[in-house]
Amino acid sequence: MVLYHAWKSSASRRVRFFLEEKGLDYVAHEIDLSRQEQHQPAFLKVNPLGVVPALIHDGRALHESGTICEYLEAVCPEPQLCPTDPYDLAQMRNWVRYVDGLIGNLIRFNWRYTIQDRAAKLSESELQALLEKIPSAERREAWLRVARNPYTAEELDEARDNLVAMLDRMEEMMVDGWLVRGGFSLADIAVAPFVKRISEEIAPDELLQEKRPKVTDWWARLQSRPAYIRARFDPFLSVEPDPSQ
Ligand SMILES: N[C@@H](CCC(=O)N[C@@H](CS)C(=O)NCC(=O)O)C(=O)O
Repeated sequence: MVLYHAWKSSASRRVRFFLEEKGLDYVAHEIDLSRQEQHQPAFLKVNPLGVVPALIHDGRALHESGTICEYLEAVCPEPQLCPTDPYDLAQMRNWVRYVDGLIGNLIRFNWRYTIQDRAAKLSESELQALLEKIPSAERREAWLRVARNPYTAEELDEARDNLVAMLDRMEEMMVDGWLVRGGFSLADIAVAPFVKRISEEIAPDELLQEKRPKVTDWWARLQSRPAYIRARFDPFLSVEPDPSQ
């Protein structure tokens, strides 16, 4: 198994966490997002969407972190990380889908550390050449923003609100300490990279026992899992964001 990933990518973190929970061996191949390795022809053959992660198993490539995890569940059912009850499984999938829909909010914070510095130094012609390689219009826009017109304080506030709303939804839907009935699952793994960023920078004051006791307790239990530790959710804050922000 080969995983194409980036250490600070939330979708990559999801798959690393899942692989570690399964106890599966894999070869990790790092993709440098700031150098646009994800848009190079060699990588586009692995994932035509030009994003990480991607997995190669038995010579076949797969992309989309949620899909990769469900595939891994199917080929390696133990330990079980997806519910078998159809309703609970549907709930789990809705969590994954919901979190996937929030990625744009996380990008506003994360790219200040991973992509902005390099993107801002590009000349006009270099930037145009770069944009032409990006498969999705949404990501072209995000690259253009960080290169030339970084997200404003208002836009960061708006993104923060959307991410804090996710904590509210978690607090409300928690069942017996986990997001989906039946125990720890892919739903918990899927939100973990987002909660990590909220806790370290985006809105740490929203993760207090007195504000959200269930989520706070969940977060402490999740971080103590050996697989979480092995998956290496290293802090973003070892690198300063661009001072022009
Ligand atoms: N829905 C996708 C999202 C993948 C994604 O957005 N990956 C980001 C890192 S978290 C990426 O590759 N960004 C680089 C870029 O867009 O240029 C998944 O879950 O796999």
